[in-house]
Amino acid sequence: MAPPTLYDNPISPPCRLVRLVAGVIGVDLKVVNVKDAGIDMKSPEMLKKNPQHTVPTLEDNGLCLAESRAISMYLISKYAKDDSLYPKDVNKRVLVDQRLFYDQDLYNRILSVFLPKFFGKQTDPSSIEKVNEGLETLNRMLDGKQWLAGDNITLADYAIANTLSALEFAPEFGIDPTKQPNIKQWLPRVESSSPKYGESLKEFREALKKMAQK
Ligand SMILES: N[C@@H](CCC(=O)N[C@@H](CS)C(=O)NCC(=O)O)C(=O)O
Repeated sequence: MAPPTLYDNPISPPCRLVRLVAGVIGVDLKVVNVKDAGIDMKSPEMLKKNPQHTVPTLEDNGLCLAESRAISMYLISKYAKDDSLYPKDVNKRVLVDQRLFYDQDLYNRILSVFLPKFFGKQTDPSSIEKVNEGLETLNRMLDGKQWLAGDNITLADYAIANTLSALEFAPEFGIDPTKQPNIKQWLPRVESSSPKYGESLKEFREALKKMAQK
């Protein structure tokens, strides 16, 4: 069977989540590099696959999917050897879902900090405050816990750790998640959970460097 195709950009945090999850569960992807999603994903052919014109977009046997978290849920549900990253048990799964919805909110807050600079605009100080508030919330979620949802690492941990890496787009704002004690202990736990995490972080940082040199 042909491997799933991922329309991808190396610098995109949502794309990185999908590549990371695929790596952790051992799924090979055919990666198609999309240079400028804002242009290349708007062709009639690509809009049919994904009306949102975003990367990541996954195509697997005629099924086309957008949204990094939904794609990750799909890959795990369909291809992982067990359901530990995204449990089948509804009472366990809903805890992962809850964190993933939170993750989307946190990512959007981080986006409001670093996106303006790509358009030569100023970041509103209130956006920085909102990220810091979000990190305090994340710290509370981790109170007395090793992992964000349940007793083992799940998609929620990978998604939120990946989201935090987006802060590396804008180090000048000094937002440091590890100032929060629970996050400081949890982040290295996620990073050391799989060699794939370190590889994916290295790839992201290399892509960031390349972008800065342009
Ligand atoms: N919530 C989406 C966000 C995807 C997203 O915004 N991707 C950006 C690149 S990081 C993109 O494709 N932008 C192009 C566009 O919106 O036209 C996800 O998690 O997949």
